[in-house]
Parts: sequence; C-alpha cells; structure tokens
Amino acid sequence: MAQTVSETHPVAEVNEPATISGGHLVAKALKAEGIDVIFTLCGGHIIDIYDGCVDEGIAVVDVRHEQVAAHAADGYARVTGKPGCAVVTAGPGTTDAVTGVANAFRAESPMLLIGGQGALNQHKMGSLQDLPHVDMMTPITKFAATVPHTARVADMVSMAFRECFNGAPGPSFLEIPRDSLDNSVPVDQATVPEAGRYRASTKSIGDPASIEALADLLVRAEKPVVLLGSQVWTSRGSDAAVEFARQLDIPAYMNGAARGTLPPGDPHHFHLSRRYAFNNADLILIVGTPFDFRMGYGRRLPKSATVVQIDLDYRTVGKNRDIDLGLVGDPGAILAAVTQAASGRLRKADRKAWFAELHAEEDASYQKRLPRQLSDANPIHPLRLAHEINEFLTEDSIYIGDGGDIVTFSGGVVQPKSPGHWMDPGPLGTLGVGIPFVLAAKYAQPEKEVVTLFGDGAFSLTGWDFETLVRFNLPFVGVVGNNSSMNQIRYGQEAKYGQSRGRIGNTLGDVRYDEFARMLGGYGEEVRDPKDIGPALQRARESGLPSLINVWVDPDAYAPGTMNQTMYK
Ligand SMILES: Cc1ncc(C[n+]2csc(CCOP(=O)(O)OP(=O)(O)O)c2C)c(N)n1
Repeated sequence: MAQTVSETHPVAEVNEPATISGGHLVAKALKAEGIDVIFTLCGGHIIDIYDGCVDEGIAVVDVRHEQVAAHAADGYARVTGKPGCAVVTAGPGTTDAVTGVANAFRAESPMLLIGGQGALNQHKMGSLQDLPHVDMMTPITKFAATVPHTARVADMVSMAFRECFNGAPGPSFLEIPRDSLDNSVPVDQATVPEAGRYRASTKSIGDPASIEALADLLVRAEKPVVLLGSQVWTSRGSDAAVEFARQLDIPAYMNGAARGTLPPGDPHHFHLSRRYAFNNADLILIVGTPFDFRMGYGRRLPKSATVVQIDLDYRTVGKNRDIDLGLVGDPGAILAAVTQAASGRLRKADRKAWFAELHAEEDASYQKRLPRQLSDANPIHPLRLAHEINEFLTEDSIYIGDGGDIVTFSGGVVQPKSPGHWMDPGPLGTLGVGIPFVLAAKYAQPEKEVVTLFGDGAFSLTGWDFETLVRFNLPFVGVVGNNSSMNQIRYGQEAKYGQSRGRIGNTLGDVRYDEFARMLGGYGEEVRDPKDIGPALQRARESGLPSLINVWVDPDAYAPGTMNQTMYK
C-alpha cells in the first residue's frame, strides 16, 4: 500500500490556527446582541446555528410552524425591548415565516429572521429548497441580505440588528447559504463585533426649537389632548409619558402597545371619549402612531384644531393629514424634554372644565354599554366575556388579543393595568399571533401571568403550538370566544349578499377547544353560562398549565366598528 508523505517523512508539528464555523459565529453575534433564545423549526440548512447556540448558552425553542417562530420573535421584542430572533430553514421554512416578518414590519417591532439557503457553489442550480428569499423579504424588512462568506457571518448579523433600529424599529432578514454557515475560517479572519459597541444611541430629541414651540403650544392650549401610540412603549418612554400628562395636565388616550401607560382610574387616563375629545380639542398631540386606518387617516381630526405629531420615523410625520408642528425623534426623550421646557408655566385650574367635560362623556359611554357588559344572556354576550376577563386581570397580567370581533369587543372593556401589558397584532391585523405571543411573553417573563382571548377562527391558525407551550412548561390562561364562525367577516358579507349567500366561507365547526387543550396535556373547560366564566378562569389560573376555556358566545352579536365597517373607511 502507498504511503503518504507525512507517514514516510514525519514533519515537525505545526500549530494549526483555531477555526470557527459560520453557525458558531451566528451564535456569538446573537450573544453580543444580548439574545438568550431563538425561536425555530429545524432544517438541514441551519443545524450549525443550533450547535453554536449550545456553546453560547442560547436556548433553542422549537415550534411546529415557522409563522409561530417569527411571531414569537416579534413578541419577544415587544416584551423585552431587545430584538427577537427566529431561525428557519431555506425555502418553505422561510416562506412560512413571511407573515410573522410582515406583521413585525407594520408593527415596528425589531426582530431578525435568519433563513437557510443552498450553498453558494450551487447558486441558481436548483438546490434543495432554493428560493429568492432576499427578493421576497426586501419590501417587508428594513434590511435583507445574503451572507457571502463565513468570515462575514458575525459582522452581518450585527449589521442586521443595527438596521432594525434605524428610525422606527422593524425586522431584518439574513439568508446564510449552507457553505457560509458550515464552513470554518481562522478565528482571526472572523470579527465578532463587541457587545454594545456597534451602534449609536437613538434617543434623539430632534430640533430643540421644536421642543420649545411644542411647550408653548401646550401651555397656552385650553383643551389639549394627547394620543399615546405604540412607539411610546417600543421606545420605553412610558414613564416620561406619564410625567408629561400629569405635569402638563393633559387628558391622555392610548392605543396599541401604549395601552396601560396610565393605569385605569388615573385622572389623566381616558378611554371611551376619544372621538369627542378630538372633535372638541383645540390642540391634538399624536405621539408614535401613524395616521393610518385606525385613525381614519387623520381625516376625522377637525380642521380647527392645532395638530402636532411626534414620531420616530420622518416618513410618518405629516403623512395623510397636514400638521402644524412635526417632531422626529424618540417619543420618550421628546416628551421628557417638553415637560421640562414647560415646567412651572401652567395654571392647572384652567383645565378643570375640560377634564370635567371629558369625564362626563366617558361616563355616559360607559353607562350606555354597561347593561350588555353585565348581561346574563345565554348565549353569552361577548361584552360580558370581556368584562369577566377585565375583572380577572391583575397588575401583572399581560393581555393578548387574537381574533376578529371578539377582540374588538374586548378592546373597549379590557384595560391593562400597567405599560407593556397589552399585545395585539398591530396594523397588519394578523390572526394567529396569540399562541406565539404567549410563547414569547411567558418565556421571556415567566413571573408574569399571561391571559389571552382568541376568536375560534384566529386560534385555529397557529393553535398546534399550544403543544409547544406544554412541552416548555409555559402556563397561561387562554379563552376561546367561540361563535363557530368568522364574525368580523360574516357581518359584512351578510349585509352585502343577504343571509344565505353571506355565509359562504366564514362558518366554522362547533369545536371543543377545551378538549383540544386537554388532548395536548393542558387544562380545559367549557362554559355556557356567564356566571361560570369567572370561576373557570380562576381554575385555569390555579391549574398551572397552559389552558383553554371554551366560552360559547352569541354568534349574532357584532362589534359596533364591524357594523360600521370602520376598518375599510
Ligand atoms: C391571517 C389572517 N387571515 C384572515 C384575516 C381576515 N379576518 C379578519 S377578522 C376574521 C375573522 C376572525 O374570526 P374569529 O377569530 O373567530 O373572531 P370573530 O370575528 O368570530 O369574533 C378574519 C378571517 C386576517 N385578519 N388575518
């Protein structure tokens, strides 16, 4: 047998340079970003990332559908303030995750999706699961790119995270071809950016002259009102917003993730009188929320009011509705600066009548709704279900809404008690975020209670990952408002096409979601009588398991917004 050169001529031992693979570089870069968990569904293209995570002590939470992984990364960002990360395989793994990325894009949630890809040396040859991922992701991300070489892996992961925080936050996508991921390079060729040293602070207040101008307007206004939008929470400006409303004595309304910024019962917290307040205010301050469909594109704001807008994104300020003053920067930092600029210049007594007017309006709306909210009717009115959930929430409960009409009803009644304790999909309106958001919230903050209301239609989209919650021992209180249909859509169809043609494609079976929960190892109960809702929720809480209380609700009750078809106007 032929001998090799080294066998015949032993050579002096040389020190091989230490090498590192692409997957391990991903894990190091994730660690530098402070990521402690990835949400994923496995595939041959991405396994080296898992191996890297083992070395770096990053948890691998594996789910049953990539949409869930992407929504969970979005949810993780919302609850922690750190970007979330999902890792999915090439082709169908990445296309399955598209909806989660799209949702994060519209909700301005910072997350990184890493997708596998065929090896670069098989580029465009028809490799397994090859698709043009970057082309697909570009319109719904702040940054989408291919990593062209192992040596660039860590650097590009950090680059993608930096891009997540450019202006209003959002998702980034990185495709890492199999060879870039599996190959190794000498350690000294692969720089891992140092934690905390690869991006700037974004807490900008913009133009100081605008701060002074806004302070002047606010001090002089007789009937001011502020709408605190999701960016107040995203930028962790809640304390500054509370201080602002109290010091400047301004009635505050909250939407999206900003709900709970001021607790219910606080004299500056308003909820049910927003339309009235906007119609009668002389100064309207919009903070961190766009003039999109939820705001009637700004068209409903009276022309007579002075309108000021603050946003992280330059492109949002003044979009769809003219404004009198626009400020671009960090909402919390701006509100703090304005509070300081106006300090000591306000006579609070001047606002008393305005507050009394709004409180009266608030009370009238509440009294009007109360009979339905306390209704003993059978089948159960959705407002009664929402009422029971609201009574059940504690200061520490994170409330998640995932559904059509049932969640719209709850929006009027359920009041989170603290900032960051309300989660909904955001302006993309994506059904199916519920279970992934539970996964993220409960994983990141196990000490919190998570309470989730699902429509039966919405639950079905991602419901299998209830099993993931069981597998990872993540208890939560789940409620399915079951009307055996997709009511929010059915209403419009029946109104347009009549009863029989209006029921096409929007009815569901009478499914026992409580039994589904039990089958997967969770807790479940069925409720038909309104008085049984509260005790059932309590038993779900005490079970210490992921749970689903299947509450049969009235299929003929529709939310007012749905009956007006407000979302399309
Ligand atoms: C992923 C996704 N698919 C479809 C829709 C359109 N849609 C909006 S509300 C709705 C019905 C939801 O039904 P359900 O969750 O049971 O709540 P309900 O309206 O019956 O209370 C649908 C299908 C959507 N928003 N998201």
